[in-house]
Formats: sequence, structure tokens, C-alpha cells
Amino acid sequence: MIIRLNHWIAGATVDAADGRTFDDVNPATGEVIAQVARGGAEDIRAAVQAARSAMDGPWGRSSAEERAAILEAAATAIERRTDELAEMESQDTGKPLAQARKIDIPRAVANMRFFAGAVRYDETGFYPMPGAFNYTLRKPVGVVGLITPWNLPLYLLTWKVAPALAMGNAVVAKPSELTPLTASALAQILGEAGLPDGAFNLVHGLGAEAGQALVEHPEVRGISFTGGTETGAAVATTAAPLFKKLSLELGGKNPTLVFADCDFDKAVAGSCRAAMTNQGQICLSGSRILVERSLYQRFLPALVKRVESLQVGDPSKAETHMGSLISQEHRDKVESYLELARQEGGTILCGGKRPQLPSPFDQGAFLQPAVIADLPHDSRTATEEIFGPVVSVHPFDSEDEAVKMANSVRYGLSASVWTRDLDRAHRLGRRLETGMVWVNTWLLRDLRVPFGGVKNSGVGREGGRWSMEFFSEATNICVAVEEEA
Ligand code: TXE
Repeated sequence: MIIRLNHWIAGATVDAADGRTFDDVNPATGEVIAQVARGGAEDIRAAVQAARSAMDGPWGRSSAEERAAILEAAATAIERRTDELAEMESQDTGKPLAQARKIDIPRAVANMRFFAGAVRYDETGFYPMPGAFNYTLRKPVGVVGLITPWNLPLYLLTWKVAPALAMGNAVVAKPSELTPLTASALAQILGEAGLPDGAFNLVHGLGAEAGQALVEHPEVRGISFTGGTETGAAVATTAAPLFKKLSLELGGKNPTLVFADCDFDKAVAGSCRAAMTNQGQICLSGSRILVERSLYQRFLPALVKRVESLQVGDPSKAETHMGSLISQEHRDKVESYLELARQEGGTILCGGKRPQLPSPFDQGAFLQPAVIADLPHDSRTATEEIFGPVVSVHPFDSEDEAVKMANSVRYGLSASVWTRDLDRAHRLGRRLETGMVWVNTWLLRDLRVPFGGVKNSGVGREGGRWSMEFFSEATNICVAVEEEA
């Protein structure tokens, strides 16, 4: 059955202004699962107008407590609908259902709960001075645009929606055209949770149409974007001369550094997980593994064995570790990097082939996870973001060399370091040019900590007070005080 998805503007579902639609495909089977309203500038105008009206109405005067209560009610509703939402996410992305149930949807719940709590306990500054005192207020930015990608659809959308609403903004969201299902469900959930009409609006559509119109709209005062680095540059080019607040979470080519003194089994398991979770389609994916040379010959076969044990196939089966990639086109792109790897002197030790799967999965965008050795660390394959189940492994001789290799790419999102030497771990934490460093773990998240990257991985930080600062404008009020009567 093909469902119909519309925009959500001013608390109601609406067709695209010009009636156009696009198909939403389940990449694991190639089936069309939804027909989706294809938004453009006119739909964005209507959504921004609805958001503006919400800011001018009771929503613009709402208290932190009222907003926290709505976020909490939404969290409870998402939690109650975990199975249904996980099913949607799996069908939209091709990812294993078990992963959507265990990671994507619970994290969406946690995002909503976390920012409900955070805004309740938020504190701002007070600065007494001779003859006056200052206090700062956080005011909402106003109408904000949220643009999100396809790899973790509800997880990343709620990561922006929760702080934006907590701080009292009105939202126009543009989810990835490849994964519109859970965004529509969220609109309905927020409405049922008591969010006033217009405080959250959703416009479906393509990046170049709806996305671009959202970034261009003069009344949208902030844009929070997660996606590819090239798209991020296009968004920044449009937003910068309009002086919009801008947060960019972009790509990565994140190193996993494995030292000879590591806990070997944990390092192998951790490197494999970092490389292959979500079919390698995470901005934080550890897609380059740097291994101390004395461990290299032992590490490689152990990693290959582990990667080969990953079951690729039917996303709904409990024993499936890896589902399909997001689309046939994306698989073509990933495969083109495997071809490039061969030309660059790499040896593909395992994977990289399309698995033989029964119907309907024979139509899906599946790929066996691949491990590549013998590539120069500065080759294109080892430095460009592939965003798929492909990892290259490179030996190093010293800590200095490892740091040099790790820092040699244009990205700087995260790194994970596997060592038992604590001094080294702290040292690397300072020396690695990334926004985040994990030691003996990967993707362990505390929602209070800053999340984001340096270099081409983006601008700004999300998480805890960083998100709350982004979604608010600090206003200082300085009051003169007569010291003597
Ligand atoms: O992402 P896009 P794509 C990387 C990854 C991937 C590549 C391209 O390497 O292969 O990006 O993926 C919207 N104005 N990541 O093309 O285009 C778009 O509709 C405004 C890394 O799917 O960046 C979607 O909602 N918006 C990544 C969002 O931007 C525009 C996650 C992201 O899509 C727009 C995804 C425009 N001109 C891909 N053009 C991560 N860092 O997690 C597109 N969009």
C-alpha cells in the first residue's frame, strides 16, 4: 500500500501548493512506499508565515515549563509508538529494524526528554558592577529552519527540534526527501502533545527546491543543518550574506587509532562497530583505522573475520546486522570508491560485492561490508568521505606518525583511540584535530557534551547548552542603581 504524505503547516496537513509529489522508496526492496508532497518556495512561505504567527501568539509568550511539558508529552508518545516508528525508519532507510528499535527511536525519546529537563534547569548570567547590575535573558531566535539528512532521520530531527522548541522558537523543518516518514509522524505527535499550531511546521521536498527556499527566506533567522559538506557550503553561501545564525554539522573521515598496548578484542570489536554501524552511514563512522605496525598483522585478519561475520540482508530479521544502503545511487557511489581503491593500489580483503538475496531484497541496495588494506593513507579512498560500509586500514610506526596521519584529512569531526596508556590518551585528546575524541569506546553519548567538528566537518556545536545557545539570542539588561539615597 502506498501512503500519501503531506506537509504539516499551521497544525494541518496540506498538499504542495502546485500539487506536485515525489516517490519515497524502500531501498531494501525498491518498492515505492509513499507519495510525498513536493514543496517549493510557496510552501515554504506558507510555513514561515504560520511559524511567524505562532511567535506572535501565545507560543511566543509561553513559559519554559509549558514548553518542557509539551516536549515530555511528545517523548512519551514517541516511546509508546516505538515499534511503529522503528518500522517506518527501517522501511525508509533500509536499516535493520532491531537497530531502529534499539538506537534511533530511543534516542529520539531521549532528545525530547533531555531538552525538556535542560530548559527547566537553565540559568543565565548575573553580573553586578559598581553602580549597576546586569542580567542576561535568552530570547528565542524566532523562526528557525531545520534541515536534516537521511541516515538517522528521527534521531537527528528531534536533536534539533527539541532545543529549538524548548527555547521558544517556531520551527520549519525540511527532512531529507529520501526519508520523510518519521518526520510526518513527529508533526502529528507534537500536535497531539499540545504544541500550538504553527510552532512546528514541516515542508517535504527536494534540497534544491524546498531546502534552498527555506535557507533563502528572509524571515528565517537561524538555520541548523546536518548533511554533506558540499551541501553545507551551499547553505552557508546563501545564509551568510543574510546574517542568519548558522549551525553546520557536516561529514567526517574519522580515524580509529589502535595502539599495540590496547585491549585487543575490544579494539577489534570497537573498530568494526565504528566502521559498520548503520551500514557505515554515520558522520562519526570510523572509516580509517590506523594500527601500530607491531599489531598490524594480527589486527587485520581479526578485523576481517569480524566484518565477514556480519549478516547482511532482510532488515526485519533479528539476526541481520546490516541492511541496505540508502539508495541504488548511493551504492553506485560507494562501489565507485571500491573501484578507485583498486586503482590506488588497495587490496580488498573482504566484501565490496552485492550479496545474493531472495526476492524482494534482490532489488535492494545491499553491499557486503569491505575492508581495504595497502592503500596510501593520503589516497582519495582513504581521505574522502565514502559514507558506506567500507573501511581502510593503515599501519603506523610512532605516535607522532599516527597523529600526523589522523590530522592529514580535510575533515575533523571525531576520533577514537584504543590504548591502555592514559597519558597517551590525554595527549592525543589534545593533539587530534577533531571536535570529539573517544578513548576505548566510540559513539558513547552524553547529551550535555559539545557535539560537532572542526575544519570541513562543520561550524558550531550541538548538545546541552551549546544547542540552547544556538537556538536563543542573549540579551543583556543593565540596570543602574543609586548607591546612596
Ligand atoms: O546529503 P545532503 P545527500 C554526506 C555523505 C553523502 C553525501 C550526500 O557523504 O554521501 O553527504 O548525501 C538538503 N539547500 N552526508 O545528498 O544533500 C537535503 O534535502 C538546502 C553526511 O543525501 O547534504 C537534505 O534534507 N538544503 C551526513 C539535507 O540537505 C539542501 C548525512 C542533507 O542532504 C540543499 C547525510 C540546498 N541547496 C549525508 N541541498 C552527515 N554529516 O551525517 C540538499 N539539501
